[in-house]
Amino acid sequence: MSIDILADLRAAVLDGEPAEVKQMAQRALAAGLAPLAIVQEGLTAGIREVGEEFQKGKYFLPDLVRGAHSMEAGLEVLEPLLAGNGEARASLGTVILGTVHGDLHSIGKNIVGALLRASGFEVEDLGVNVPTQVFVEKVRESGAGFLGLSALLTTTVHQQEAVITALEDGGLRDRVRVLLGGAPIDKAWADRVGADGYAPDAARAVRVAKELASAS
Ligand code: B1M
Repeated sequence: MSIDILADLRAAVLDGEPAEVKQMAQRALAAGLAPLAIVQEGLTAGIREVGEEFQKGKYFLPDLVRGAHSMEAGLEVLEPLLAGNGEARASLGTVILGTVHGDLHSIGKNIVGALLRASGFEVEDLGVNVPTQVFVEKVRESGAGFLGLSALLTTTVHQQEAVITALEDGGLRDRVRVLLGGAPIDKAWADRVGADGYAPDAARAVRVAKELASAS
């Protein structure tokens, strides 16, 4: 039964039906599924299928946009529930988060931000298409301990390296732990450009950020 709901949810994202996705996300919750599982196995799996259809040339840009709107409709229901039980606890530190310059993909970054918040970090989300200098200035003025850079395009991943270089040039590199993520990158890339951490998904982003927090 719950497997059927997730399959229906994936299909509704694939079909680009926001209202249906919202309804199914609510149904999945009512059936007792965990919000993160619904995000990962329902919404995320669905939007990845949209990406595959786009890559095959079977879907076009409007289909990509409809898929994204459907995913966002589901996240409207689920994201507040990722925040856990709201118990007061000490902050693990502040994460400045953003998608790099030239890149408009926000969904994965937003999930990472929501899970970091839920896990005790304060998150300052600068949004998408963030110029390198804005990241640098934010690090300079905020005193935040972490900087998270998301990039979804092979044409924008080099902006992650540009931010790290700009931090070095500004004498700020030692002030922050830099965490990288995004579908086109891997740990080898993060190591090569001198990041402190890499995570392939939101749950692991939290794990890596916590490890970096306890090591500092
Ligand atoms: Co775009 N897009 N897109 N797109 N899009 C991809 C990325 C693509 C792979 C699709 C494809 O061809 N299969 C392809 C890139 C190819 C490449 O670079 N080689 C692509 C393209 C080509 C484009 C355009 C160029 C299309 C065009 O205009 N012709 C254009 C570029 C616009 C721009 O950015 N300048 C474009 C536009 C768009 C939309 C705006 C329509 C929309 C985004 C809407 C939005 O975000 N608000 C969109 C979408 C939806 C996608 C796909 C289908 C889905 C992305 C997504 O949300 N995934 C995507 C295909 C795909 O990813 N398979 C695709 C779900 C999300 C939960 O996963 O973002 O990977 P993800 O995030 C994960 C992890 O990566 C990780 O954790 C997240 C949660 O688990 N993670 C981090 C992410 N950031 C992290 C940061 C961290 C740690 C972990 O620490 C800081």
